[in-house]
Amino acid sequence: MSRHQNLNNVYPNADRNQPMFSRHLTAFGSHWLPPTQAPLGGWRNVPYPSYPCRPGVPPSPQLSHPTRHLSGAFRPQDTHNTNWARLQSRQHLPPGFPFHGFPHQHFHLGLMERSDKEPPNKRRRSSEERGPGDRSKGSPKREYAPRQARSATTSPNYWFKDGKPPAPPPGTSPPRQTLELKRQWEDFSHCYKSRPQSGGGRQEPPVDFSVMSYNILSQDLLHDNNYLYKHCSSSILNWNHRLSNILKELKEHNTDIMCLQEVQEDHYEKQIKPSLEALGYQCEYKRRTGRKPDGCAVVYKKDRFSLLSSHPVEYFRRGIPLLDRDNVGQVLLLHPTGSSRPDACVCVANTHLLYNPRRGDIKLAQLAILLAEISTVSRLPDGSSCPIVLCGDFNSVPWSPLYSFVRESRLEYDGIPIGKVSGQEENPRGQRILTVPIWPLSLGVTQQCQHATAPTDVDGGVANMSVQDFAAQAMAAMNRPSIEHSLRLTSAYSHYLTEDGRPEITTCHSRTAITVDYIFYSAGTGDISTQPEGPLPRRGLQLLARLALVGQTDLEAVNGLPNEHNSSDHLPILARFRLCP
Ligand code: KL2
Repeated sequence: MSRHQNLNNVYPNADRNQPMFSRHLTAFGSHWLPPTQAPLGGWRNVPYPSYPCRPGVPPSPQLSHPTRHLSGAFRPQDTHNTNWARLQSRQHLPPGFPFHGFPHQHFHLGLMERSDKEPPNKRRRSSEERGPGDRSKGSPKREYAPRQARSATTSPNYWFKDGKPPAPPPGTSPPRQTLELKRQWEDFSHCYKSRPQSGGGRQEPPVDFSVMSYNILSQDLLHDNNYLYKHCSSSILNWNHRLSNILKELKEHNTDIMCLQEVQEDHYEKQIKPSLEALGYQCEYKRRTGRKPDGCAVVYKKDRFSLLSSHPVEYFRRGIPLLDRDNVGQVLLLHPTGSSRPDACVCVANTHLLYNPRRGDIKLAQLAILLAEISTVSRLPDGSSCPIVLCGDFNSVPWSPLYSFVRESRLEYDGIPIGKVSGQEENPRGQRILTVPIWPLSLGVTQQCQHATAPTDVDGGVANMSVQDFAAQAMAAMNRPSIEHSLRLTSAYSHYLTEDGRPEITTCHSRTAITVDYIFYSAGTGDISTQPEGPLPRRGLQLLARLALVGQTDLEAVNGLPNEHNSSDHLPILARFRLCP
């Protein structure tokens, strides 16, 4: 098949609404990438089918439940007659969805035995935690030799019941270890009418660009949490092997803007940054505060975007106990070089929120700081806002309170236990309820997720207010169990596979298989997303395509993550957007 052929002619009988192949059939050379009619490089000669124009809704209410033991499945007795219970039943489920909660949260994968005990070699303290005053700069420069996986007799392999894959039935060949995940691009571009040619005048071509979010698994964290990767041979965990796979993957996707997480500083400086610069990327890096040597990176193609401003964001605040963790974010303002409009811009944000499943209060406060920074950076002098792409690893599952807050711009948090904010764990230890307010006034972030500044500095609605009124309003808001933000964000992924409605998985190791990575964006006029409600802003984005995710069983078939070909415990997520014309 020529790469220029129209795929609908190649497959004349193909149902445009159905993907042509199952996503996980056989080994294949690489990822599914779009052909050249989409201005994204890295294509292969593969189908690029069109998808229904309602990507934000689960395809049918008759979704298949995973039938195996799900320790995280919804149990009615788990919810009490609280605001939270009402919220969970009303607010956090997609319309028409048949069961409550994200159905696959925190079950143990496949045939794995459940073990609530951490392996003996796991450090007692969470690797995210550190003592007070433990803020010395300069990471211990460790280049680890991967440890040999322990034998099944001394340490459980969580992936397979007996520490090894089940024997193949007699007469069949053993499963190939080289199977690769196949992922298909889902194309929505047919959902957008091309603009009518007006009066013979030359029209500017639309500005299309692709975005990736990818937690690449820092080698340091891999070693800190090595009990999660016992299903992997040491060669799979070897950094040089992982680096070469990850760089190959980044190169093949050829994405215009990449938001990476868990980028270890020494690997970034010596290996990742030089390699990406050689491919024409400009890189912005923000290391975590504290001792852990990883951070976030936003890289973008120099010939597609120029940098207007870059804003590293630290969530650590000395003197605020809630904000004593070292996670970070980044906010960049980019100008697309393809646009002749001087005010054309995209605000790109990237973050990796706290992991600790019990500390939803911290996660929400970290998110509020990031949203406040995005609000400030994306606001233009004329009062309008640049479209936003917010990427990252939010350590929160779809339809959790934190996720719903991003998408619905509001969270009534009365009665929500801090361990339920991220939805990562079914039985979180500690059921402390979120306090009102969640974060103190001294943080300088309002309950509307704006930087608290004098009214004269604040655009949009409060400029005519006296300082006293402003302060009184802020104080009143501090006493209501409600937070808001002014960004209208929707998700590029719908969190259920288009093909069969199974939950999408973005991260997977021997203890979990869930979605925690997102590409949120400002939907503009005509965008096919179903949220948010109401008229969409002129300055916004249209979702053109996304690289489909896979489900839990697809990942089990390739021995989970990381594996021979996929070298992180996350999958990259990718979307293509058009700046609204
Ligand atoms: O879930 V992650 O992996 O987004 O892929 O984010 C964190 C976890 C990352 C940064 O803190 O390190 C991983 N158990 C399991 N994973 C952990 C733990 C832990 N106790 N601590 C950190 N991580």
